[in-house]
Amino acid sequence: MSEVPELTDQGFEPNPFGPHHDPIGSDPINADEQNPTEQPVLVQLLTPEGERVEHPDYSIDLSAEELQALYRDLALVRRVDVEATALQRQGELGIWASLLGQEAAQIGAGRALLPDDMAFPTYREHGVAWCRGIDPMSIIGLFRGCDSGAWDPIESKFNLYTIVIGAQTLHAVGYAMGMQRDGGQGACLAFFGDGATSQGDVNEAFIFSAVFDAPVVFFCQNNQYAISEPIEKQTRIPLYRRASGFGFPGIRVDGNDVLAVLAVTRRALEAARSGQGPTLIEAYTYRMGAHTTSDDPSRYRLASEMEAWKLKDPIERLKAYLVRSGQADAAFFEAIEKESDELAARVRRETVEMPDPDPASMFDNTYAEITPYLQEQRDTFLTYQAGFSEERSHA
Ligand SMILES: Cc1ncc(C[n+]2csc(CCOP(=O)(O)OP(=O)(O)O)c2C)c(N)n1
Ligand SMILES: [Mg+2]
Repeated sequence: MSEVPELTDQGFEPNPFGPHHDPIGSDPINADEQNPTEQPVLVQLLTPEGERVEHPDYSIDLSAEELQALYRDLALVRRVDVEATALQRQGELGIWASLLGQEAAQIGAGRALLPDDMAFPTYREHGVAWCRGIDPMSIIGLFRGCDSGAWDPIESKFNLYTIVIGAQTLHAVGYAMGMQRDGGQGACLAFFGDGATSQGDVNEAFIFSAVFDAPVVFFCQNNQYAISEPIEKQTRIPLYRRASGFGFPGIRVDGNDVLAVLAVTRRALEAARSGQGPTLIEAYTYRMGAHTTSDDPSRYRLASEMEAWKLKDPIERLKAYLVRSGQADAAFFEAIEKESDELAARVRRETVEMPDPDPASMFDNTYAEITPYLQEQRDTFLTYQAGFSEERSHA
């Protein structure tokens, strides 16, 4: 009998984050011993202090108006998010998944899309929805339980929200392969989180897209957590490097730098559209709020971690740059503040005024046509409902 060699973990690469992951202190962003380069790994064009820096491979040249428009996007989507969180706390929404801290990742990616491109969101991409021209009230209606997503995914080129972790990456690859076969001009942009990279679906999507050169860009917002599970429990290597195992480029971008995200996503989408296949973008960012309003992050992470990330705030750094470079004055910021106040007031008013849906309507969109079994459930439900109103009238 031949001797079976003892199993060791030599095949594993060391955890680059170390046993005690500190996302700020030890600079794990650029600590990638497996991939030593002259340049830092992280693509950044705007430092946390708001200083404009150059990168050898990525550049961007925006006018003052374009920079101001990005600032407006960032400020308004944050305001909608803060308002929605408050509405949930007051019982007006069933739940809310906050984008706080991830505004630059979403606006940078959303503004890189061209009209023919198709976006596939998770449940947190309110900023991308904004870029696709979807009214925030459509998103709010979903979280209030009034509808199942009221926007038209084909018209807006923004798919419906997907709660099943990672599933939309396969939808995006399938859609991209369809576009390829139809001779379309666009590409797909598939959003997912760090936690989703542990799903089979995401890995299957990577393989299919690679071998078919599908026009798709995988946009992973590494916000450091999958609910309470920190990134070091999800991976032994930086996520962007997963791509090389599948045979396509992976790139890590500062997810709190809207300029870098825009530049990197634009480039990856161009490559996809021109037949060069997929790219994985890892937008390195931080979830400043709870996973959803049902979660309490103080149970599993230190307040100091959050304080450190506040210094990397995506909106403050663009503001600092605009002010320092004289590309926006006090009147501009006041006008944005006023517009934010008005938007927040509209969101609040239209939420509380939103009519309750007919409860039986939940059966309408389950299948294209109602099935006999579903019809039976619907009838039972209607009888049950009617029982309630009789009881009330007896009281
Ligand atoms: C297939 C599947 N498994 C588990 C869940 C429960 N779940 C909802 S969100 C989430 C974590 C996702 O983390 P990540 O991908 O990092 O995205 P984030 O919420 O941080 O944006 C999990 C496990 C789910 N919705 N779908
Ligand atoms: Mg996450």
